[in-house]
Amino acid sequence: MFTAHESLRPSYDVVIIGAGGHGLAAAYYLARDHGVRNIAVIEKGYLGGGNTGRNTTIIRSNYLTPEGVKFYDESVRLWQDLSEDFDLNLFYSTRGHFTLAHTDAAMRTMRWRAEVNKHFGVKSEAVDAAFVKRALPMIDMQCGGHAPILGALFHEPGAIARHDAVAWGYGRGADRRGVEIHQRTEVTGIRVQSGRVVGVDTTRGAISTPRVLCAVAGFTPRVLDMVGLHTPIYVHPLQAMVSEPVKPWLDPVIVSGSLHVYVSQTARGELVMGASLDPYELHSTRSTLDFAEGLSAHMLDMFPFLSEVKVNRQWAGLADMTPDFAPIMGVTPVEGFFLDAGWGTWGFKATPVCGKTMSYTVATGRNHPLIEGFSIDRFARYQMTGEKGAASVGH
Ligand code: PYC
Repeated sequence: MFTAHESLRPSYDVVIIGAGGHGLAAAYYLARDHGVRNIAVIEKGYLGGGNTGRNTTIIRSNYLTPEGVKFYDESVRLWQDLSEDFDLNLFYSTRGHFTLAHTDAAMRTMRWRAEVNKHFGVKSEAVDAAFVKRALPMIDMQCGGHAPILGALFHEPGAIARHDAVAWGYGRGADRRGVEIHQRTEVTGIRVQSGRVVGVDTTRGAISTPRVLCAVAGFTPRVLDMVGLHTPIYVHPLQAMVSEPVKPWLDPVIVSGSLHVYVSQTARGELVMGASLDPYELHSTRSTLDFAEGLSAHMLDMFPFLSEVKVNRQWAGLADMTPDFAPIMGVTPVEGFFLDAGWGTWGFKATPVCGKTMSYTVATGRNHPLIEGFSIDRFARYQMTGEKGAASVGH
């Protein structure tokens, strides 16, 4: 699907660090919409091998803050045309999305989210327990007696997609427009002179460039050290697992904040499941039995009839968390150095809108209006974009 380039050129107009969905999407839109084609995407591992291939593929825009709702709503719009844009089936599948509420406090947050969503034209509704039971007759409404379901936030546009195809689609589209993708190439340093980026050192040679976009998820603090920038990002592993294929029985995406479970069923019949962040900072993608046991127990609280279903695979990604659970995007104090980071547990669904907004920001040198609430200087101004209440993942 991609051209293999034997060597790096001595210079590029833009260097993008990270060939995950975000980096490739930025390259794709820079080439397609802004006419910038002399771009190298540098990837230490392989294309889509980081969080793009390690998530649970949930797409939604039912956020809590106005900044978040508008941003993810644009992403959902872009998602819907991507298969056609790429001429590649991403298996984008609109399923509806339930965030279950098991307490009065959770119900209040669901109502709050529903009102913010509706204000911005996003289809979300706070629904009662009877609605949940009608839509999901197979669920144990008492959840094994631990956490009775009081209601939910129902978000009709909630969807899933095939995650690695997203990286392939953006990668192939960028490649066809002249972007060079260099896998197995590690960035070892970023050269800055008089406060502006002038080049990048890699394991395959040095490159000069006036613009660098960092889109490396859990590796962000390491890359930021190279330019002397510091953010409040801290990294936790986020694990997930997938079952053997079973007969289709689950259409919507289900999230339970109290039981720390989210689950959907793929077109192949597998149940894709996740739970909380690992409760410690760690830079590792190992899987643990503790996680698989805890998640299975909570899955069985909701769906006891799954007790004989086998787990096929388990994996982990690296979640770069911020104090307010909103990303850090845009220009930085280092001229020519742009950041797409702090995605925590929701980077996949943002892939298209990140590509759109970061390509604009890199091309113009100005933050795209949709990312103004996510700028790096908000921490110094104590102006958080508090998004924790929209998390599907326990923290
Ligand atoms: O934000 O929808 C979400 C999500 C699900 C799993 C991880 N994040």
